[in-house]
Amino acid sequence: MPVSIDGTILCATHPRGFAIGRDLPAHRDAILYNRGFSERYSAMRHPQATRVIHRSDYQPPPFLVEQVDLEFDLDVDRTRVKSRLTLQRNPEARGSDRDLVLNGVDLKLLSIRLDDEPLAADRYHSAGESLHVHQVPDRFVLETEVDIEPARNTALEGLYVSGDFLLTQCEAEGFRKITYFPDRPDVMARFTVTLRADGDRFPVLLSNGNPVGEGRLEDGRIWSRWEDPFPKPSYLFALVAGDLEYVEEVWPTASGREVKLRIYVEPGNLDRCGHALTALRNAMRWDEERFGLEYDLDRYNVVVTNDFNMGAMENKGLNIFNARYVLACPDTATDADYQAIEGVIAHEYFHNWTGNRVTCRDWFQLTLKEGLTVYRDQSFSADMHSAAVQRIEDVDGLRRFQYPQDAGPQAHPIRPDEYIEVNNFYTATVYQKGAEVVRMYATLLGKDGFRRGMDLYFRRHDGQAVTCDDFRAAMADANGQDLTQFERWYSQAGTPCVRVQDEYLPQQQEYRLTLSQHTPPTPGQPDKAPLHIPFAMGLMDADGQPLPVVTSAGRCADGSCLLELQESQQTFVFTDVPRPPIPSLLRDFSAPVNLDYAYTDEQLAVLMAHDTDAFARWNAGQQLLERCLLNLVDDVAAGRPLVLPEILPTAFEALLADTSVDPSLTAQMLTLPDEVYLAERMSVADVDSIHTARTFLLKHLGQALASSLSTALKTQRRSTPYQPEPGQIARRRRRNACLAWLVAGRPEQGLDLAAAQFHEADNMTDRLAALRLLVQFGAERGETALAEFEQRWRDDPLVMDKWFAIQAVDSGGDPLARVQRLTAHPAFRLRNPNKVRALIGSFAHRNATGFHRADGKAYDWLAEQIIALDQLNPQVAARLATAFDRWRHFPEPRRGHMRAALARIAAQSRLSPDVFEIVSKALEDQGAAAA
Ligand code: B3K
Ligand code: ZN
Repeated sequence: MPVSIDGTILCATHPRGFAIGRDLPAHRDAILYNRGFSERYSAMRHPQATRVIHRSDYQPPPFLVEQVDLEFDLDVDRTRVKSRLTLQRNPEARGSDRDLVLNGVDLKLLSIRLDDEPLAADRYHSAGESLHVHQVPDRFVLETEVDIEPARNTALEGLYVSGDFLLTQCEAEGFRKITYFPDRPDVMARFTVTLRADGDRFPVLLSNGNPVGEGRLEDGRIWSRWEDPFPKPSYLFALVAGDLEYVEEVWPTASGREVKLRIYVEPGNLDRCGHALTALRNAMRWDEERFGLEYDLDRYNVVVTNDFNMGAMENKGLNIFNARYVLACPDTATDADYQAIEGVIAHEYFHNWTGNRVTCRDWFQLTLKEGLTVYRDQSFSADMHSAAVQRIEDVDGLRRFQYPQDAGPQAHPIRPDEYIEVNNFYTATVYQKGAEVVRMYATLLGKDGFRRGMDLYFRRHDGQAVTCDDFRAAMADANGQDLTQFERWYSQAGTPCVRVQDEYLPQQQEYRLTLSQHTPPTPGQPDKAPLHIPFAMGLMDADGQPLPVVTSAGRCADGSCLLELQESQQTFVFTDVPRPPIPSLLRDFSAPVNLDYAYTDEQLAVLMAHDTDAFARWNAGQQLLERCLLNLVDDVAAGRPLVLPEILPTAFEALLADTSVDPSLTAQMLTLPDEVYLAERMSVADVDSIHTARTFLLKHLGQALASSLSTALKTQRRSTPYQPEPGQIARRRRRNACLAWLVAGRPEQGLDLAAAQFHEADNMTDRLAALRLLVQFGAERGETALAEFEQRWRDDPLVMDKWFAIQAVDSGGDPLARVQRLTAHPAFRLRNPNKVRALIGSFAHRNATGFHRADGKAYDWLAEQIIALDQLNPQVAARLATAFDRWRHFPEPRRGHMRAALARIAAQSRLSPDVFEIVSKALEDQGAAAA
């Protein structure tokens, strides 16, 4: 699921698109300035003031909130928020605190009343980011009135402005920027919300739940009231106010209720919402059929914004979406965009049960809702399209983005033990590895067993805030299984390595497979215990024919066998094996591990051509390519002449000739591992040699395949008119993969085809694929195409993101100078997260030679950008800072330059906790995992 190009969790995220404590001195008490209403950059503090939060310190909330009544007088410069909280002491809480402590950040307190009486100044005080109300009774009503300043909110957390409208983002701890509240997920309350605003400027007023009234006030303003009958944590609160248009459909639920589905957009975008609305209906149907889960409100509203820190947000009944995960038409969106929209729409919808009805007890449990919901959206997409292709994309995303995190200084278990800023933990580990952990329950328990576990989970915990242990207990209890050892997947960081050794005994026709596991040390976790690893495999012979799998040590069906590795080392014996087998290992990527088996190139070629498991087939091809590429890298470094390995043209000719393969799978198999991935696979990253080796292989394998590629391109015409449907998507993918190889191998021939495609395409997928090739291989032709593209799309922010990204990842010319120049382009804004990700993020995370130039100038420049952005938007700045994580992985002088850039950021006197946490962990890296 969703991670962006820089590995940022965007809805999280898509591989498809593959997407934090506080203390300051107390102020006056009559009108409380919480960290200073007039202080612009209130999240900033000196690093020494940061606080580490530990999972082991969890205590139940001392007070519970039964009912929240909020009233907003909305305005961009100053919004007044009145809150009425019905509170009671929590019988489950230990201790007898007489004080109520509420969170609040950047709030100007105007009044405070307890049980209808104004509170005397000695009955309360503010300390840092909290409000203490002294000596409260067991049950009481607390009313506060605060002012907030949406227009000055550049962090895009709390209430802020996007274009001409107002919106909120509360997860994880943004609600405290709106009003005083016990802002923690285990305080679940019923909310009613009344919104008042100038009706000319804000004709649409939305909040969570069902609309229960609206009208006009005597002063001419309008009002609207919303009631959410389901108790929810504050992070799911949302409001929107603006001049928005909507598309609507009615969804009849399985039990016969009618739900109005609406997507709200800024004027001019209505005709780009159809795909998202269809995806929503499909997701609703799928969840009813697959898990028996129905939507529970009368309304499901989605609001689209261009200014969002991530991909989307599952606020109860009022999702807010980054425009890139809703708006699509053939002219502006690629096939990958269409698929990402479907995935993210489904992901946020699925959260209504996995996240909203059953939520997290504390933020350490984040993977409880995110890992599970990513697993659900991956399963949905697999059912909508090709399961095999979906699986490969998800694994590819995991290996490209999560594995490096697990091998570096930010490595953490899917359920972390500590954090400084929780927003830093919306990671590929919590999301994508978390989804793999959920998938392993399904693999071990089977589809029906997993469903039994889910049913029990909802039966036990609907309406509660729970833990990952509760989920595991439901899975175990519903199936009568002992999943005690499985807990280690939640507590241990690092990517385990499974080493495979084998022996064939021809006399006995016996095959012995020995699996041993080892998880490398990660920061704070030097020693690891064995994990419970589901390991799916099969056997093939040297001609690619499947061999029987017969063993009493695993569950075998349809030529595959599921082994369970629970010890450090186990041997599995297969009988009735007539010939020496080639093992097909880790089928369907049954566990998130690295595999170590000494395949020969020839064995890989056999699996690549014949394995019945699509993942294993793709993986064999990728291993072969990676091995050849890394050998070429060694040759470059040693100054040896480069020679194209003979096995590659043979293997890839065979692939191109095999018409039985899903064209999407062929395209995936034709994709060469990228430079950043290859750098990760080396013990010391040699980016220049990688670039030379990869360029060589592209050119020479492209030449060797040229005639087959030409034939493939001639026989498969472009599909028109464009439809984003699976068959067409698969054919376009294969066609564009072939075109890319031809351009690399025979540019004089391929570039003409690319230029024609660029001009004639009736869709963005083909146009962008061609533009990429023109830019990468076409010199001035690339410049001209970029200028034409800009001319046509300069007013479309989502398309311009693509234009920025293509130039940011291009290794040609002087990438740093180009990216610096583009930050001055009128369409670029440092305040807009999509622009930052498209230009700066793409450059830092995906342009290996451009970013890692030996003089360190790109590092210095990125450090400057991070320091500037941190003053505006700490969350996005912190994501950028992870580009320095792997500094120890690079040779001198790069390592020293990267370290210096990190040190320069760390030395800033005003740094957000977000950036502080990332850079301080990077600087502490001892390099153990990288060694
Ligand atoms: N739950 C949100 C992510 C919130 C990120 C806060 N920094 C989107 C999602 O995972 O669906
Ligand atoms: Zn999510």
